[in-house]
Amino acid sequence: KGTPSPAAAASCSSHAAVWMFLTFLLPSFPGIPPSPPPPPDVPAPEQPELFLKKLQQCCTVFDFMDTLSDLKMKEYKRSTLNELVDYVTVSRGYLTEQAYPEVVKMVSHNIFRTLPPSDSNEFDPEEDEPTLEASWPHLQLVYEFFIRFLESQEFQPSIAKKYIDQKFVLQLLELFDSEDPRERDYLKTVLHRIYGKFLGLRAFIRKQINNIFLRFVYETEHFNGVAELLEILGSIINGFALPLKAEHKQFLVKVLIPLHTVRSLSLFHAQLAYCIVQFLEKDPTLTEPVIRGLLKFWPKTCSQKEVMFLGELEEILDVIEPTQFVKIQEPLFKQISRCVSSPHFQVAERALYYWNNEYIMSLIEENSSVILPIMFASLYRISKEHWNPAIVALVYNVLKAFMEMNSTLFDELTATYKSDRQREKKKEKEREELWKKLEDLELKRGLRSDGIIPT
Ligand SMILES: *[C@@H]1O[C@H](CO)[C@@H](O)[C@H](O)[C@H]1NC(C)=O
Ligand SMILES: CC(=O)N[C@H]1CO[C@H](CO)[C@@H](O)[C@@H]1O
Repeated sequence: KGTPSPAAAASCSSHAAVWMFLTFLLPSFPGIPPSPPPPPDVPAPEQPELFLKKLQQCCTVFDFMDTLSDLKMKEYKRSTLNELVDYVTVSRGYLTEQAYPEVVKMVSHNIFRTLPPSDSNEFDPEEDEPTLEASWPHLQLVYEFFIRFLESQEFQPSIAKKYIDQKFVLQLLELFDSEDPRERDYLKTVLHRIYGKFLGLRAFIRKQINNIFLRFVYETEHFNGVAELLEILGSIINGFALPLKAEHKQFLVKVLIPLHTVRSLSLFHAQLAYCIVQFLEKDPTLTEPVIRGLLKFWPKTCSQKEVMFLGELEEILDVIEPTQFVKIQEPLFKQISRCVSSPHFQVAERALYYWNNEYIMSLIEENSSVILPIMFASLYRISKEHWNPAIVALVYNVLKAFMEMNSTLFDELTATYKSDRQREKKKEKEREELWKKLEDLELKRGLRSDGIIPT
């Protein structure tokens, strides 16, 4: 049967999203070796003091665009940051109440900054290399430190919430626009930890992400961290209590569905589809509005996007309940029928791959009397006319499956199709003859008026 194809690969993309999501939940940070014990040359009681002092030292931010300046100081700060990471990892008594504001201050001084403007005005994330953050040697350690601080066993949200507040979160969210994927990856973990530990900030975080997406869809179409924010949302949606609040449903319909219209969809589509499926698994009654939304925004000119939509739709059909399927089957299969007839090879092929999906087949079979008539004409025509033998072979398989489902219906449809075609042909012929007569008439009149033939 079907050979592996790009379309089949596309359907795996959501698994990739799940995988990415799972790996980021694991607190492993490659590149940083396991921390050694705290420096033994300082007697233990002094260490909290020293910790504070080092935090203050690390508030100094260096200019990395100038590669030659302050080399010694930069190296000193780097090793101090490394020590801080060790302190907070081993962490026995360093996280005193005084340490919290100092930690947040040090982190804020280093990470909150105006992001550099894009090198080119028309930075295209699909084509261009991202501008990597020059100060990464320090920045990475600061993020590393902050994550270990948030994850420390001694960490107390009740103290930290005085410093990690709404303003802090707002600034953190703005950083998701960083062009450097390494930074966005760290931010994802940071925000996820904050969402997990600060219950009082959750609604605020969701609302701000909501705002970022709306601005992205309706105003700028530019924000580098959409995929990362969606990944966080995927896990948030997973934790929603049932019944879903109106606020959450609205987010799905008013924000996540319109995100499909954005030009750069391919950069975050796997994560977006994952969120949508999460929602539908929570609450199957949302299936109809979601599918209607996708049909409304179905791409008209971009075949690459159409393939993505088909992939997402298959993921939705994989979890759809038969009671929901019945509500949406007609508009859905009208669209699938158009895709099957698409002149774009990949679109047609991706749609025809649905027939390799056993669950979808069982849904079609239960309602074959509705779906066969919708699909039949396109399939039959393709089987006679399509230029691509691979597509014709796939279509034959589909027709064969239809015939096996209900041969009576299949024969009826074939007969109707043929008589329709004949009627059409007859009409065409009549039309042609009429035109011919009219042309003759025109010609004669013209010749007469020119006096070539007598009136
Ligand atoms: C097959 O189709 C015919 C005609 O539409 C219908 O009357 C019959 O019930 C169908 N049979 C099955 C098994 O669905
Ligand atoms: C018209 C038709 O055949 N509808 C059926 C579709 O499938 C459901 C079960 O999934 C039946 O209940 C409907 O009667």
